[in-house]
Amino acid sequence: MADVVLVKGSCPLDCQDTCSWVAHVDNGKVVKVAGARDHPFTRGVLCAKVKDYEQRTYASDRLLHPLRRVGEKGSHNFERITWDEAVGTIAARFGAIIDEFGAEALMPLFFLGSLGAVQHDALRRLFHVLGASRPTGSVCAQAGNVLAAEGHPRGFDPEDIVEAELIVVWGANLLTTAHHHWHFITEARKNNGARIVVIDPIRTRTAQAADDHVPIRPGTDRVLALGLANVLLREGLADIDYARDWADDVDVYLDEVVTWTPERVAAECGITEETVVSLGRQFGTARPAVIRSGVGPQQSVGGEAYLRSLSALAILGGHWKLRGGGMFAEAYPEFDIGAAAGIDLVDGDPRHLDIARMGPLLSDPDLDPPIKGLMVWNMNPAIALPDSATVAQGLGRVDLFTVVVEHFMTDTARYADIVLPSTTQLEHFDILGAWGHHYISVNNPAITPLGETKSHGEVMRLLATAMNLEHPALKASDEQIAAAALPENVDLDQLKADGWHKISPPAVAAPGSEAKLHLTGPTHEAQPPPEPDMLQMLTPKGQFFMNTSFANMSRHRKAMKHPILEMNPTDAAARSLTDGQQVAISNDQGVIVSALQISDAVRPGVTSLPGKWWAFPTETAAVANILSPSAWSPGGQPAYNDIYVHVTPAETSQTPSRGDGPASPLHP
Ligand SMILES: Nc1nc2c(c(=O)[nH]1)N[C@H]1C(S)=C(S)[C@@H](COP(=O)(O)OP(=O)(O)OC[C@H]3O[C@@H](n4cnc5c(=O)[nH]c(N)nc54)[C@H](O)[C@@H]3O)O[C@H]1N2
Ligand SMILES: Nc1nc2c(c(=O)[nH]1)N[C@H]1C(S)=C(S)[C@@H](COP(=O)(O)OP(=O)(O)OC[C@H]3O[C@@H](n4cnc5c(=O)[nH]c(N)nc54)[C@H](O)[C@@H]3O)O[C@H]1N2
Ligand code: SF4
Ligand SMILES: [Mo]
Repeated sequence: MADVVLVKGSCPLDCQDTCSWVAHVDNGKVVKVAGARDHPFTRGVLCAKVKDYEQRTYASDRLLHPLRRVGEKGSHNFERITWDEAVGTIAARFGAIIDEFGAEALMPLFFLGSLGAVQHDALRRLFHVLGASRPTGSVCAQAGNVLAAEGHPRGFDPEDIVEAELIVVWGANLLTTAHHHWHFITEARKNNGARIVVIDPIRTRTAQAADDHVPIRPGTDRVLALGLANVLLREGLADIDYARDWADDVDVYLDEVVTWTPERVAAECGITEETVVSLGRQFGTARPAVIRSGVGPQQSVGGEAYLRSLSALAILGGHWKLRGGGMFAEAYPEFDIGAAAGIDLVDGDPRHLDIARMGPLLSDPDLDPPIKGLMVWNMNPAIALPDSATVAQGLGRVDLFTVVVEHFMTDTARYADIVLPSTTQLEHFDILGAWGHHYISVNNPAITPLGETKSHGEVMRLLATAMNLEHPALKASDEQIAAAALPENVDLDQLKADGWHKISPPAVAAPGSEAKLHLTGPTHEAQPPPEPDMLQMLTPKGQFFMNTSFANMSRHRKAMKHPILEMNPTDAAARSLTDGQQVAISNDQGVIVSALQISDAVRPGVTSLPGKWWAFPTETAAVANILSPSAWSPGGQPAYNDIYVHVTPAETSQTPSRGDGPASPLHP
C-alpha cells in the first residue's frame, strides 16, 4: 500500500451532512473512501450508504457510453452510439424544437442528485443562453423555502446546538438521514444534561435514542405547537415582548393559542395531556431550547403550517436570544449557485415551470408552448415525483424528445431518447455548498473518468459547440464554473489543499420594524381517512438508500432486504394479517406489493413504507409514488405523506400496477 495516493474530496449527495472524504487511490484505482478525520462534522465516518462509494463508480451496471433508444419509450431497448452522434442528435433536435415551438418548449429538469456546482449547475448555463423554460419550486423542503422567503430564520450554526438544554427533534429521523448532526445533540446531552425529545408518528432509530418519544398523529404538529404555546402562556413562560419584536400578528396568534388547551390538543394529536403539559414546561424553562425540524412533515398539504407553527413556538419561547436556541431546519454557507449556473445569461423573461408539477405539466394539452424537449440530470422523476402514473404518461409521450444524463439506467433513463453517461464524484472536479452546515467543500478528482463518461461541464461545452453557441460562459472550464460560486475571500488553491472552508454565519436577530414576520398563515388540519378502513401511509427515507439512489446496488439492496410495510398490531389484527406475509397496498391510483412487518413502532392508523424502490426489478417494485396524490401544499410541496391506502393479503402472483393498468408499474 506504499503507493496509495490520498485525494481530498466530498460526498455529493443530497444530505445535510455534506461529508468530506479521502479517496485512497492505488495504481489508478480507488480502493477505499474514508471520512475525513479532522472535519468537525464528518469526524472520520461516512454513512451506511456511502462508505463504499467506489463501488458505485465501478458498478458493473454503470452507464459508460452514450445510448440511443431503439425500442419503445420506457422499455430497456437502447443501442450504443458515439458522443459525436449523441451530441449531434441533441443539437439538431433542440434546434428544430426552438425553430418550431420557441425556446420555452425546452425544459431542463434537475434536482439534487449531486450538490456540486459543476454537476448541478453547468448544464443550466446552456439552457439560460437558449432561453428555455426555467425550473422553479422544489420536491424536498419547499415549505422551508416559503417560510424563508417571508423572512423566517431557517437555522443557525448547527455546531452551536451543543449549548442547548432541550432538543426537540420534530419530524426528523436524524440517525438515518443526517447522523453527523447527532454528534452535537449528544454533546449537549453530555455537557449540559440536555434532554432529547423526538416527535414522530414512528418510533424511529432516532426516537429510540432519545429521552422521550411523542408518537404524534401525522399532520397534527401545528396543533401540538399551539398547545405547547398555550402551556407557555398559562405558566408565564412566554416571551411576548420578544415575539412582538419579531412578528406583526402576535395578538392574532395568541388568540388562537388560548383555544388550544392541553386537553383539546391531546385529543387531536392522539397523545396524553400530561405529555403536552410536561413538554410545554420543559420547552419554557430550558435555556435555550431548540426545535430541530425535519423534511418529512413538510411533505404534506400542511407543510408550511407545520414549519410556521414551529418557528412561532421557538420565537414565543424567546429561544433565539441564546446561542444554540431557536429552530434549526437548514443551514447554508455563502455559495453563489446562481453564478455557477449563469443566471445572468438569461435574456428576457422565459416562463417558470414548477418541477414538483412536472407530471401534469408534461401532459397538459393547454400548455403553450408544450414541453417538447426535456433534459434530465441529478433526478429520477419517474420514481421521485408524486402520482407516478401521470409522470409516466408525460415521460412516455412519443412527441417528447428526452435526454437523460445519468450514472445508471434508472426508471427515468428508460424513457430517454438519448442517455448520456455522467462521471461520478471520484472522476470529476467540483465544489459543493451545503444545506445542513456552513462548510464549502472541494472535490478533487481521484481518477480519470471510466469509459466515455463526462462531467456536466464537458457535456455543456460539447453541446454549446454543436449548437454554435459562442457565449464565453459556455466555454468555461469545470474549475471556472465551480469557482464562480465561491465567495471572494475563499482561495481556490487553498480550498483544494484544505478540503473545506467554514464560513461562520452571523447570529440570528429579530427583523427590523419594516420586515416583521407572520406567525399565522394558511392552515390545513389533519383529515380522517377518505374511507374508514384506509390507513395513512408515510414514506420515510430508507437507511441504506439515498432517495432513489443505490436501489440498484447489491450491498444496499441486501441491507434494505425488500420493501417492508410497517403496521401496528391493532391494524394488522383488524385485517387478519400476519407478520411477514406479502400484502397488496392499494388505493384508486394503483397497487404495490410489499412484505408486512407488524410492529408497535408505528401508531395505529399509520403505516410506513421506507425507501424509494425502483420499478425494476418487479419483485421489489414498491414505488410508493404510484399511490401518492396529485396534491401540493399551498407553496407547492408535493404531499408525499398524505397517502391513504387499503392493505389486503397479496394474491400469490400479484405484481404492481396502476389503477386500471396492466402489470408493469410505470409504463403501459
Ligand atoms: N439514509 C438516507 N438519508 C437521507 C435521505 C435518504 O433517502 N436516505 N434523503 C435525504 C433527503 S433528500 C432529505 S430531504 C432528508 C430528509 O430527512 P428527514 O426529514 O429526517 O426524513 P424523512 O424520513 O422524510 O422524515 C422524517 C420523519 O418524519 C416523520 N413524519 C412524517 N410525517 C410526519 C408528521 O406529520 N409529523 C411528524 N412529527 N413527523 C412526521 C417520519 O415518520 C420520519 O421518521 O434526508 C436526507 N438523508
Ligand atoms: N413518496 C416519496 N417521494 C419522495 C420523497 C419521499 O420521502 N417520499 N422524498 C422527496 C425528496 S425529499 C427528494 S429530495 C426527492 C429526491 O428525488 P431525486 O432527486 O430524484 O433522487 P436522488 O436519488 O437523490 O437523485 C436522482 C438521480 O441523480 C443521479 N445522480 C447523482 N449524481 C449525479 C451526477 O453527478 N450526474 C448525473 N447526471 N446524475 C447524478 C442519481 O443516479 C439518481 O438517479 O424525492 C422526493 N420524493
Ligand atoms: S450521504 Fe450524507 S452522511 Fe452519508 S457520506 Fe454523504 S454527506 Fe455524509
Ligand atoms: Mo429531500
